[in-house]
Amino acid sequence: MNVSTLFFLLAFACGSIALADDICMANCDGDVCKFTAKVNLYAGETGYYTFDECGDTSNPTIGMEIGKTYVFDQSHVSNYYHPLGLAYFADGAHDDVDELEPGIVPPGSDSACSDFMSCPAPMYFQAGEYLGTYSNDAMFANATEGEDDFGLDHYEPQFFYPLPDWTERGPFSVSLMFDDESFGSDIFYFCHIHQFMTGRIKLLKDGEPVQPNANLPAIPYEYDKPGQYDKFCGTHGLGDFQLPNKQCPEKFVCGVPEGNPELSLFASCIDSMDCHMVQGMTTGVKANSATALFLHQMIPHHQNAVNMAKALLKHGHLDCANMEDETDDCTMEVILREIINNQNKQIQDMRGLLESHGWPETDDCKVDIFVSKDDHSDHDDHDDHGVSVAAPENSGTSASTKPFLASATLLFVGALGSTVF
Ligand SMILES: [Cu+2]
Repeated sequence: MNVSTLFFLLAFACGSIALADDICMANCDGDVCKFTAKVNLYAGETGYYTFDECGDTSNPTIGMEIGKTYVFDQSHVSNYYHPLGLAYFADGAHDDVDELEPGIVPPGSDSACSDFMSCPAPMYFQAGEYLGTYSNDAMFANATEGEDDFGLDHYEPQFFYPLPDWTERGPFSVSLMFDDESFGSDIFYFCHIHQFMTGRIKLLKDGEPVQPNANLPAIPYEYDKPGQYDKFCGTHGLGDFQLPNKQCPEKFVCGVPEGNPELSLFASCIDSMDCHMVQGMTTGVKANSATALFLHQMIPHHQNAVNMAKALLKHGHLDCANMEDETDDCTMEVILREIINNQNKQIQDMRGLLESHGWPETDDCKVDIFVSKDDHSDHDDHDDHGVSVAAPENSGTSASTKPFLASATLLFVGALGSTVF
């Protein structure tokens, strides 16, 4: 069996092939087609791209007609920290695979474009100004030879600026006119900063995919699928950490006022994320290294920051139309979005360090929380601070929490928290 047959079978086994009907098409106005990019921060750990033209599907498969100009509009605030890239394989440079660049011949193509630095490549724009010198698209600049600057090196660094500065400098957009007719595969969009956010692009000729019977190359991972509880909280990975939990104190939030069900449910989300962190931050030292210990501890610590920030962004009813405004709500939203995107990037970097050192991805150790019956007898709400706490299975109040929360969650899903990306 040759390699492409194998890939074909794998693609067949792993998922259905995108039929022409499943391919999301851009909005085209004359010669320019547009995809309006957003990032749904709740769809997975880092968030996933969505496009207004494709509804709320995460990382939808999109179609691009060969020879036509497409613009990815990244003006929405959720694009902060997510500069969109284009590559011949999933995730581009994150996976050390070829991206679309002026000097890179599309794999399998017989084009000599690398001799002229005229291979298909994206062109990056800031506030309507092209940031590079290369062009293959007369729509924006006369086609060039020998130019390799397509603007990415000026575009990407600005996505690391503080959010108000990024907002002030934008809006940002990316264009692509893929013009190699001899190429017969799919390409990919991805985030230059975060890995695992890639989505497929089917190249089309007169509306039909140039690769109609396969989705190749494959995307080598599954997308996150948040459970009902994470969907409610706006978080990632908390499904197994609702209280009571043997390895967590009875509660983290004390004295939640009655008569405010929305706040109670948000406090329950906080309890769960703190339980997730406490368990994550009980680690071993198998790698015999201070750095490894730091990484194993800091990753769950960061995950907690991200979960807290996402949950408040979802449930905090912040009203900020422009991140440059210095209102209280805008100050808060800037803090939240910076935490989410920056610390998610650091989490991926820290996982990369564990991998490059050959250290285990996690080094969890199980620490049950034990408490004597005496300690348990008269705990109250205001001074237990996680010290004097009950073993959950002995706790009448906690035992009732989960069913309450489950039904309350169903009740409140959709009623609370607008869909803030
Ligand atoms: Cu990103």
